[in-house]
Amino acid sequence: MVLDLYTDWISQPCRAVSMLLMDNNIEHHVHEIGIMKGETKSAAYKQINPSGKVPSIVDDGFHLGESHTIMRYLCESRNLPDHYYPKDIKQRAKVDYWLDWHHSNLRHGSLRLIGANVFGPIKQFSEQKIEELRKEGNDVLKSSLTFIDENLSKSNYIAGGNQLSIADIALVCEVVMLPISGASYEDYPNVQAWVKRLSTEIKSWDEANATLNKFLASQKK
Ligand SMILES: N[C@@H](CCC(=O)N[C@@H](CS)C(=O)NCC(=O)O)C(=O)O
Repeated sequence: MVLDLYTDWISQPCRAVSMLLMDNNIEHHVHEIGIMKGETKSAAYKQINPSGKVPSIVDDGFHLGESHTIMRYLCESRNLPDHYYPKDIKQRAKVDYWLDWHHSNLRHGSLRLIGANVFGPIKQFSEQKIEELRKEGNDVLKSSLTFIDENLSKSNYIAGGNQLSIADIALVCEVVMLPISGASYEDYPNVQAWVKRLSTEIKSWDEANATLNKFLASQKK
């Protein structure tokens, strides 16, 4: 049975899951769920994923949300090449470390800035709320990007080793989204080199990022 993917192409975790699916030729049906249209909160979508978030998958009747969990599940269930999520317990722990770290660091900072600079004006947040979100977002992003940059000075891949893992895919999808909220990674040379490297190694990079890139281009006009 063909796997069903519920996704919004602009979303970081959705693009990460798509890259893993596409790069490994895992057949799947794409169901677009518009976050800005409120479709994640519809009763129909909540039947698919009760948390009302994208991405989610349905694999032969098995419903699963959370991008990191989905990527781990795909690695195991489709027996993907070991470098994505190594069987070696210590190498795997390093990948898990970065996936866990992502939630309360890079993603946390990114979401605060998106809240301030993208949703703030649309949802008419107070000036005070926008300022608080912006300050926290900038502080968390600065320490997160500094930390990633230091680690990438020692290795070409975030979890070490000499090949791409799902931690690289999860994090890089967040990093390339930073300009949406006016942030940048220009001051972090190792991060820049890593993004460039992954943009050629991940075969589906252009396809998975097409909607995001279109949106970023429209913001510049
Ligand atoms: N930790 C989750 C985050 C999922 C998430 O926050 N998805 C956002 C899009 S990036 C979403 O569905 N937002 C819609 C909403 O909250 O209504 C994951 O990695 O999958």
